[in-house]
Amino acid sequence: MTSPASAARRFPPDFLWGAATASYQIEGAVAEDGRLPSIWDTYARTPGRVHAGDTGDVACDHYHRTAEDIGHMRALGLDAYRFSLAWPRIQPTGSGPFNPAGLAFYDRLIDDLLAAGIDPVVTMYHWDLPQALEDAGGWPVRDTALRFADYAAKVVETYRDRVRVWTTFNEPWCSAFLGYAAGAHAPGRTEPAAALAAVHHLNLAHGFGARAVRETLGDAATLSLTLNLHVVRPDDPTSAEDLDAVRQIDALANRSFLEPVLDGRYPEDLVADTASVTDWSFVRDGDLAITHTGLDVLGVNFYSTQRVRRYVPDHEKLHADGHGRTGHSAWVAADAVEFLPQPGPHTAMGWNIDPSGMTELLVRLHRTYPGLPLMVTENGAAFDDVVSPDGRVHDPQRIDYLRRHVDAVGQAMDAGADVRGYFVWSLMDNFEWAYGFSRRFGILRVDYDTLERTWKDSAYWYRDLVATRTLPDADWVAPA
Ligand code: IFM
Repeated sequence: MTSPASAARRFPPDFLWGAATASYQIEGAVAEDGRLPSIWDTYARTPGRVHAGDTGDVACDHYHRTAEDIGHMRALGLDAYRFSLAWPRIQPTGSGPFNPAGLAFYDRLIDDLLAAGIDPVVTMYHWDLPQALEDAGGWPVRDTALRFADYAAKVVETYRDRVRVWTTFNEPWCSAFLGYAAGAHAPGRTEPAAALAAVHHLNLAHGFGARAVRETLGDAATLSLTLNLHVVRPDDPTSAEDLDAVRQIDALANRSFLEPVLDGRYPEDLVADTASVTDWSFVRDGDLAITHTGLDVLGVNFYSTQRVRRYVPDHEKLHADGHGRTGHSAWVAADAVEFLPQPGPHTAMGWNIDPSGMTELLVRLHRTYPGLPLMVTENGAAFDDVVSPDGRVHDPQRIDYLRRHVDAVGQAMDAGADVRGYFVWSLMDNFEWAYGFSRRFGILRVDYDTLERTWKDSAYWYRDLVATRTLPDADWVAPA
């Protein structure tokens, strides 16, 4: 599969090229050196929750293979590595004492990255809430945000001298809606009102984390938050009803996180749309001054686009046109929106491939928030990789996906968006949440029997991109 992309697109010399991972997805060692269970340990151990009963117990064994993995990053020529800190490793019960061994693991990782000339881009929270905090109510409970404040203060203080880019949260939408409304992620609850309370407490916790960064590091830090913003299109662009469905999802999935942080408010239409579910009384006086942190850079994770229409509860009609409501609708607290199947091509996740959505999103953010620097903190694709008889993984589909999306980033920059970097998801195959190990996003293949890492062709391609700061030609071929 090939497609046109701008010839010889060059990126600025200071554009940051990196790769991303997350703690529970790669580390393993879940019971070592004082770490206690997170909600994902519990969820993965619950029969039927994760594909094939997979867990992160071993994952990529990164905990024991950091030197090898940093060696790969160095050989790739990465400028930066985006990873997350495991809260249950650093503060096993989410409150009370910190775990010196957990802190020391990231201490060494950061030192070793710096020694390799790789900038550590730290995410404080990528979904692995200490189980003890979920037992006390989880993100729907205000106290979890207060506990996060203590944890954030500790990690910023500990790594303040070596970490420049601090990201508070990765994709809080997933934590709130997949975790507490759809039940498709840990902790697996299906309580729409709790999901909306979680939205606010995640935003509040972001505010506390941002304070820790600002109070400790002032302007020396780059404060960030990573969102998986949805590019939602109307089924019928001429239909007022479908356009209103887009507005509704935009409020729920995008503006519910952007506006408290960048504008100091919740969207009025969001509050109105969800009035039958909650009165938002969990938002207390003064909270929005805490969430309203501004950002030095907004992290953007982009994979695909979505298409919606106003839900018509006419079962015969739905049957006739083959458009059932999808699993997505489970997280829509305000109902009456139908997610439609997207035309292909699709990745192995079933997600459509539509790089124009990347450009559209970055340009929209630039227009809504002029002057806000952006960073693509995740982009990549899962495909059913095969090890060829030559021992290599030839993954032209992934290369094509990456090439078209990197070009789409360039197009957004042409249109004025201030994009500062791009991180491929992921450095290596890893635990893909409810899909377990069945979906491979890495540019390095991980053999889950031997834990051996092998460069896919896409890794060589990415190395060439990083080395030249120039998008390789469409006819690029992997070295023999
Ligand atoms: O694997 C995830 C990651 O943890 C968060 N963003 C999306 C990726 C692919 O699903």
